[in-house]
Amino acid sequence: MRIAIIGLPQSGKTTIFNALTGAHKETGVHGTGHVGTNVAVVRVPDERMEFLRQMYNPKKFTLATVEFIDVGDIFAEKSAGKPEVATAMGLLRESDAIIEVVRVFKDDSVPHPKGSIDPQRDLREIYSELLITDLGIVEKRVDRLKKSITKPAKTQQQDKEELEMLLKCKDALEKEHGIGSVHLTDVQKKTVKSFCFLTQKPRIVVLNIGEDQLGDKTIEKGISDAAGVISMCGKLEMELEGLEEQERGEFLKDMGIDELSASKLIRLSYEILHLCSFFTVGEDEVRAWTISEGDNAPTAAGKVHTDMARGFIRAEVVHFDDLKQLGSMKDLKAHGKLRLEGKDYIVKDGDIINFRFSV
Ligand SMILES: Nc1nc2c(ncn2[C@@H]2O[C@H](COP(=O)(O)OP(=O)(O)OP(=O)(O)O)[C@@H](O)[C@H]2O)c(=O)[nH]1
Ligand SMILES: [Mg+2]
Repeated sequence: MRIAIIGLPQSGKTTIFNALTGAHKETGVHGTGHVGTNVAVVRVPDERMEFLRQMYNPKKFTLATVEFIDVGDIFAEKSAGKPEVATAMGLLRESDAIIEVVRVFKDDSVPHPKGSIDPQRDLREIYSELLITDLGIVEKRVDRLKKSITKPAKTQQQDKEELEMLLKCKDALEKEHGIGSVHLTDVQKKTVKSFCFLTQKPRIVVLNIGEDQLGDKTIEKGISDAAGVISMCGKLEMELEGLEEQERGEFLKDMGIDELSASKLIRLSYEILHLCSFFTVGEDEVRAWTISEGDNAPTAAGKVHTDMARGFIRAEVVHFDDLKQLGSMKDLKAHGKLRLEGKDYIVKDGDIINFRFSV
């Protein structure tokens, strides 16, 4: 899973990136117009995995991971035409979800590019950049298709259908509606996917608040056009990254923060992307895997190894909750909690699976 961080210049994107990933990228030094992509991989915290680690004491312990990308000010006017922007844009388009960082903190020493603090306005501004980017992609493709359609060719029918779909998207974008809102047939949905449109991605708003605004419930009010909203104090949480775990825990308690935003954000991302986890266990390795809700057993097997999907015979499944309750695989068997599942089995969050396969 890849999540891209965007936002207006100097809104705290890199600060939030550091807070989420424990990276130490320089903040505040670039001023407006900084482009340059920061990338970091973060392990997905999961208490269930800790339990499994204790139980199996494996040689290898592998948590699921999420990649965070701070793409810099790719929408700033000054950035236009820079080669780094094209790279950053590519990464943004390949992302599964977008975090929009919006400045709420007050600090006279950090000038706001718009001159005042106004989260709603900034969000509209960011969204219009997403709309414009998508519109640019649509228009380019529409022009090409219009040209190719005038020449008779084998693919003409397909081109006509694509053009029809894109004109629908264009119409929506011009009315400032995201492509996610366009009604499409199943075939069109497949075609549209390949364009990686930005307004089709789930968006999470991160309100970057100051320390003095912690606990202010009114801040999130009126921010509703996203899949989720989180407020966090980027600067504070970035500094907390440097503390020992115990020290950090105490500090958080003192500040009235119940959980670091990184965990909250990852959980929210799983929710909005409809992802879940299953586990494979053994003395060699205990490992968490990420799949989509509704994936069947062979699809899950394919995450582990393509051979396992190809030669899938059956899945031996227990649920983590049962293992935790009964304490051992032996007891699970005795209580009839070990199930043999076939190709149609829909994997559930927290399943522990051993795949049987032959190739
Ligand atoms: N007071 C205060 N300052 C903050 C906070 N978050 C970020 N800043 C400051 O705001 C400035 C910009 O932060 P960055 O994280 O570099 O912002 P950015 O969006 O990455 O900036 P560009 O990449 O240049 O657009 C820095 O001086 C930060 O220290 C905060 O919560 N409170
Ligand atoms: Mg930055």
